[in-house]
Amino acid sequence: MGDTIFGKIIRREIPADIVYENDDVLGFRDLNPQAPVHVLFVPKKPLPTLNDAQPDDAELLGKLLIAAAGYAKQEGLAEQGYRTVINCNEHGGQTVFHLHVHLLAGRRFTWPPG
Ligand code: DGP
Repeated sequence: MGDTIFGKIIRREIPADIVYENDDVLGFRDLNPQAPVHVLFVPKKPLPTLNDAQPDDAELLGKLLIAAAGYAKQEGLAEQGYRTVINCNEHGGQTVFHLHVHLLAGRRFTWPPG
């Protein structure tokens, strides 16, 4: 497991508000929420960034998105809609180098982003 704050959350070494878990994916609330619902979906296998994903990781990446969408449906957020975001490296605004999908919901988002 990579030694990031998210690795520590996956290993239950530090607390987090965990709202979703399956064999491959953990979902927990973002510490600094940007919307009424802001959940991070992380693979238990630590990939630092999307750049590190290999063809063998295709199934895992799919599972991450399916987890986010499934959670949105379960929470009644899917019909109104939501935004999913993967930040990559400096220009993408990534600050934690354990790949994660942001699920943002509960308000309207603008496009293009800032
Ligand atoms: P990103 O910028 O895409 O790397 O997003 C990292 C997110 O992680 C950011 O929105 C804040 C959140 N975050 C950072 N540290 C912690 C933490 O210790 N716990 C939780 N729950 N979220 C964190």
